[in-house]
Order: sequence, then structure tokens, then C-alpha cells
Amino acid sequence: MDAAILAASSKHPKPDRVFQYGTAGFRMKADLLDSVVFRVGLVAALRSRKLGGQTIGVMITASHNPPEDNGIKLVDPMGEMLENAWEAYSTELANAKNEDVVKVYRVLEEKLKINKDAPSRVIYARDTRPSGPKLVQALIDALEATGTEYTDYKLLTTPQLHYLTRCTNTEGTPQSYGEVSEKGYYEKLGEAFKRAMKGKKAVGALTVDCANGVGGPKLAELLKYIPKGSEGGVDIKIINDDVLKAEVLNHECGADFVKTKQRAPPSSKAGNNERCCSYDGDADRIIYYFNDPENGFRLLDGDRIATLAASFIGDLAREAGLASELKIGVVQTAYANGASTKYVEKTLGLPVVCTPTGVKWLHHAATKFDVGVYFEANGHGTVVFSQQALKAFNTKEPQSPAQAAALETLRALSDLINQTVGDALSDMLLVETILAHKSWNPKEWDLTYTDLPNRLVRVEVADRNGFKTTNAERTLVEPQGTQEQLDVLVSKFKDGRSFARASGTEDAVRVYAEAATRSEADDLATKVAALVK
Ligand code: 16G
Ligand code: ZN
Repeated sequence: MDAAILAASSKHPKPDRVFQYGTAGFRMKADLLDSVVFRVGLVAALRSRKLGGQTIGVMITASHNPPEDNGIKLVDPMGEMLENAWEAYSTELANAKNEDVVKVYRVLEEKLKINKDAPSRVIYARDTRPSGPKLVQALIDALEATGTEYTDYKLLTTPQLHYLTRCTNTEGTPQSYGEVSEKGYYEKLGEAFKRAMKGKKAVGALTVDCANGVGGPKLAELLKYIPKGSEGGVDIKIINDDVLKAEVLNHECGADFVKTKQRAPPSSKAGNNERCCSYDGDADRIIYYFNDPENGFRLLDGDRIATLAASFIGDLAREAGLASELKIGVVQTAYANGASTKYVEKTLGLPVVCTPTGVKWLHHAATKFDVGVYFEANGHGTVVFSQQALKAFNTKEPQSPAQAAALETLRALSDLINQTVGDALSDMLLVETILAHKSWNPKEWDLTYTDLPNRLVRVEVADRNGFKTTNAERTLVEPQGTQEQLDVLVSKFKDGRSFARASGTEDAVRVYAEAATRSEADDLATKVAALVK
């Protein structure tokens, strides 16, 4: 095998660069990625062998980044993000000198006590970027050189690949997560949506901006399994679903555009009070928004989706007589608006846990609850249910028709929600279900609480690695003394809160500030930015 790896590796030489498996895998200009993809293929083979031949997922995507970028990340057998320690192994192999690739591979194998003869299995997919097919070839070269069995799922959203990874590994077991096919995914979501809606009708149509990414064709496919508004479902208008023109991907559209620019994509024709949502380029992120005739553009971000889901599921658990049995909680990051945290704790009476930025941290914390709702403000998130919760939904003897109905809705939601990772398609159906049950228009959703004015600033610093945090990124430990100065600034503002952290994806420090008024939030952000600069 050594010779095979060496020969294959020589077709994918490493450029003079340092690579790092970051918060969302490796991500950069696509023309620098060839060697990285090859070596991540080697890591996938090792990881699968380490786990006795369980299937590992590989996704080639750069999410909301521009079309010329690409990226790669690994998915663990249950559909979760790659185990932390393996990020470092991936980084190590990605940075090995060309002549050392085999050596580093073998050293890892030995260090991790991996059985060379164990089978290795991988499934993979990619988004719609033009660089995808060539990168896939680098991956295949690694899989073949290591004798790995593989299945190419071609174009998928990232969450579909997570779903299929879990389905593959649980097929034929009591934990089976669904049929191992793309069609199985649509059928599962479609069936669950019908059951969860119970014939209720969405209020008005929903406009979906697919960022001109892979979510477009996949949503079109999903719609074949979703009833229309008049049939107890929802009417969906798809916009920005052009996947043939590479340059339009994430351009003036998509979740990141809407969130950062605080406006609808220019292509949107939605009228006042009409529900809209935007996916990102690989459809693992979603945000809602609408135009309010009185207040203008209104964003309904990840915090809003989390609070909506937590309130609905909390009510259902009470109606089902399960409130005392199940621990329900919400997981956020420091970017969550303070008003949303207060709403969950005070109005909904549920606990909130704060974690560092990045889906893997939130997901992990959410699994500590029986029902863990987690969302980043930027729209990455989902709900996870413990085995105990699923068992309770299925075995609890209903004492009344209302209890039976609540239990059935909870069962339907646990099938509707993609529990492996945040999924724009699945999250969208969850939101649509809840709004239909509550007969809410977006304005009513928006009125549940009032966001504190806030501001996010990107600060270019000499060395972002000099910024070290603790307390879920809310407290700076280094540079020494900075946190104390920051605290003094914050104390001068009513409802003031601010933190600074090094970005995990860009060479910069991000400053977040919120306060009672718009001008105070701006002022606080400017002052903290000046402090860290
Ligand atoms: C990555 C994370 C995202 C996070 C963002 C923060 C995943 C899949 N993606 O894109 O959740 O919000 O990084 O970026 O975990 P930043 O560190 O540059 O602020
Ligand atoms: Zn994404």
C-alpha cells in the first residue's frame, strides 16, 4: 500500500502553504486544495479503519464563500462533525512534506493503534462549485490507494451527506435513521411534515432564496413530497436557484448576504409581510425575514428560530405530560442577542447554555439535554432528542385526545428535524410547521421579543493569535489587562454587553456589542474595537 499511496500522492503535490482544519474543515481558494483533499481522503480511510469499518462522510463545499473557493470536511459515523482530536491529525497530514506523506500516515496509524487490515468505507458528495469534480478525483485517488470502499453521492447539500452517513451506519439496527438514499431523505421529511402539520395550512406563501447553490435543485426535489398550501402544506416560491452560472453562487443572495447586509436579496419580489428565507451555498444554514410596512426590513435569525422551536416544543412537552420527565434546553453562542437569552430563561422558563462559536460545540452541548435546541445567530442549528425523549414520545400512554395529539406531533418533529446537523430544508419545514400551528404571520413571530440593538465589527490586528478567550469566548484572558478595560467600557452603557474574539475563519478579531439604544451599541462597539486594535 505504501507504494500506491506514494504514487498517488505524487499526483497531488502540496503547494508551499500551511493548512489548518478550522471550524468548518479546510477552506480556501479551490486551486490550492488539491493536495489537501487527497490527504483528507487518507485521513478518512484511517478514521474508518480506526472505527472498525464504519462509514465516514466527506463533504466538498465552501458553504457561503465565493464561487472560486472550496473546502472539505469529514463527517463521523453518526452524522456528527469529526471528533476534535482528528482535526489535528488532518492538519498534520495536510502539512506533511510530499516525501513524508506515507511516513506521517503510518505514524498516525501506529500511534492510534489502527488495524491495517480493518475495512475502510467512505461516502462523499459535493456542492455545485465548478472546482468540485476535479477535487473529487483527488479524493478518489486517496481512497483507491488505501483500498477504501466508497460511494459517490455526487451533488448533495451538506446536511444530506450527514443524514446519509448516519443512515449508512445504522441501517438494519434498532437505531436506523432512515433509508440510505437521497430519495429516502425526501420521503422521510415529506412524511414527517404531513404528520406534523396535521392538515393545518401555512399562512400565505414562502419565498425561498437558495443562494444559487445546491439547495435549489434539492428543494425543487423535496417539493415533490410536500403538500401545497391548499392541501395542508405550504406554497413555496423558489428564487436564486441558478446552479449553471458559477459566478452567481452566494452573490447578492443567500443567508450570509442577508444577515450581514441586513437586507433582502435584490432579486426578491416578496411584498410586505410576506415570509422569506435564505439558505447558504450548501444549505446548512437558514434565516427568515420579511418587510414590515412600519419598520422596514426585519430579520428573523437563528436566535428567532431557536426561541420559536423551544417555545413550541416546550408547550408540546407540557401538553403531552412529559414536562417533568424531559430536560429541555437551548444552546447559544455569545453572539445570541441578549433579548433572546432573556426570553428563553424568563418567558419560556428554560435553561440556556452558552458555548464557543462553531456548530460542533453547540451540538455537543445540546446532546446533554433530552431536547436540546441549538442555533447560532447566523442560522446554523437544529434540535437533538435523547434516546430517552424518543422512547417517551413512543411509549407514553396518552390520558386524553389532547395528550395523544401532542405526542404524535412530537414524534413527527423528531422525524422532521435533521438531528445530525443544522439543515436549511428541514429547519424550514420545522418553522413552517410551527407558524402554521400558531397561525402566525412573520410579524407575530417578530413580536415575541424585541432585540437589543447590536453591532458587529471586524478589526484587523497585528496577530489575532494573541487574543485568547475563556467562558465561551465572552472573556479575554490575553492580551493581559484588556478584559478589565473592556469591562470598564461596558459598565458605562445601559444593558451593555460586549466581547472580542479571534475569528476562526478570517485573519481578524471580531467585536460584538449590544446596548439599550442603536447609538449606544454603535458607540460601545467602536470603543471596544479601538481597545483591541
Ligand atoms: C464556521 C462555522 C460557523 C461559525 C463560523 C464563525 C461550522 C459548520 N461553521 O463557518 O458555525 O459561525 O465559522 O466564523 O461550524 P468566525 O470564527 O470567522 O467568526
Ligand atoms: Zn454552510
